[in-house]
Amino acid sequence: MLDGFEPWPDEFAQKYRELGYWNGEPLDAAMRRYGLTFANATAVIDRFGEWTYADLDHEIDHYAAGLSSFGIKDRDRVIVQLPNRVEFVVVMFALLRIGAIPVFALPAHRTTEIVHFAECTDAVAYVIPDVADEFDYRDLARTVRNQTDKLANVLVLGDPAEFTSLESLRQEPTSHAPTDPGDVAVLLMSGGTTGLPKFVARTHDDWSYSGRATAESSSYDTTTRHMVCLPLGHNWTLTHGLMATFHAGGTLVLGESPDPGTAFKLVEKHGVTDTGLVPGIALAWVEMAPYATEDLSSLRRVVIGGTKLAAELARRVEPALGCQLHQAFGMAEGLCGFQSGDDDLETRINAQGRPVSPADEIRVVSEAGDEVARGEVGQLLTRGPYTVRGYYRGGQHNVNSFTTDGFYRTGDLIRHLPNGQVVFEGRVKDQINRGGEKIAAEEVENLLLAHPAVLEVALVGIADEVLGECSCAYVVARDDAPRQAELARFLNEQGVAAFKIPDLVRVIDALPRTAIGKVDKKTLRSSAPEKATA
Ligand code: J2J
Repeated sequence: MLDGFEPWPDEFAQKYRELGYWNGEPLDAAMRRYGLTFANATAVIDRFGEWTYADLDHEIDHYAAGLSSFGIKDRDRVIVQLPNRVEFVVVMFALLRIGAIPVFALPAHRTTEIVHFAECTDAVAYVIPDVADEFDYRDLARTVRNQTDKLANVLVLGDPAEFTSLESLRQEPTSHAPTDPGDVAVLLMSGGTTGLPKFVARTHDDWSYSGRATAESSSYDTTTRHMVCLPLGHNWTLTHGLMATFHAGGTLVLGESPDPGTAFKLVEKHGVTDTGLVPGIALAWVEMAPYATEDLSSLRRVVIGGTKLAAELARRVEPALGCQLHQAFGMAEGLCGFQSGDDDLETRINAQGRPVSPADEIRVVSEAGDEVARGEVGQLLTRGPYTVRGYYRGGQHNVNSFTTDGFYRTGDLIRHLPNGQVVFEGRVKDQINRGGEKIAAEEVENLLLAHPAVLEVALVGIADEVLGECSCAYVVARDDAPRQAELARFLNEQGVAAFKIPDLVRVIDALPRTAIGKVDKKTLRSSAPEKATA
């Protein structure tokens, strides 16, 4: 078992196995089975080509052999920061096949995040494209390697410069020791609420179940053509997109941009039936659909989640796109919920989904920790066959984030309706949900505090029409007030994902405090500037 992983207590593990939620099949073995069962069906389509399940499994074997002879070993952590291309899928499963553990980074992550990923996971290698979206990831690798001695190897898809070419590793398949289904398969980044993001270690057994349960709740089958146009490195895209589609023998269409101009063409070209969108992108689709020249009639469902979908926008989805709207919610820590064709329109407009497993345990509690009446608002606590029992190397943080009986404190305020649907009502965690990308306020505050002009700072989320929420930094200046552009430049120089740069900066004389002296973010949020367009 990977050191730093918090296992389920034996009695739970046994129950989940007995009930078949954990099927004892490692993810790479599942891929091998798909390669045989769905051999000639198209598994993946990207900008450069199409691969059948047999092709894909074959490629995975070649890269597994190559990565192994290159020196990547069982339990080694490898940061994967690839765009939505077939190589993402191949590298992920090749690592799993040799027992190594992919750590998924988003294309937007920069030096600060990657160095943290490397330090926190002791990663031995870093897989990047040469250039993607006009950004040179080899430059990023150079800066990162100046700041950490962890990433001994950099593997590059495309022109490797001084690093190692990923493609050059491909070699004749060899056999590998079977992976343990109960052990950690992948490390996912948590949205986080603290200064440094935490990692979520998901086992083959639990994560694979989450994909299978999603496929079943979404009624996926061999005719499903699911397009992932948001970054693949998220739990949502990996479970609902990649794993659920493969489980059903469908086709995964990889898009490199969710913009309607690009995505609509893929829908038409590949007969896409399903996709997942965040509300801000869904708005762009709904606005553009009336002018689209592409045929979108293959779409059966558009699933919207990651952040709250406003009912007014939800109502426009079906008429504009001519397919069903389903909402979804979830978290890298585990619990996720989807809707089905059996849910009536009002439910699909006003609720966010039903947990995918009958074994998902939901508790909704008041601030004092008492369970509230069904349908009332409270904090969501959850436990189940694919919800972790602690963060990877979580230490003290686990004591705050999990109850003594193993429930994860999500920090989300919800209502659990009598029909099983969950409605998101807000948050108690100090996190900003910027169009689905999560920002831990404390992380950005710490970065800003390093600026010489910043004496104190508080980052809060404020309403935004497109993103749902964007970020506003309230700054108390030392002397001269720093300008927004200066703070943005400062964060850019430190190398942080662009989505973490405050959308607005407001300089104030002092931060409001609560009676016990904590920064009063409630007051800051309520006095927030009107429009976040700066
Ligand atoms: C409001 N808030 C939501 C929703 C997630 C499926 C779907 C999403 C994620 C995800 C995921 C929300 N309305 N519909 O992993 O498998 C907020 C909650 C939650 C946090 C988790 C999946 N859907 N959220 O978004 O790990 O606050 O996962 O706790 O990125 O997103 O974020 P993340």
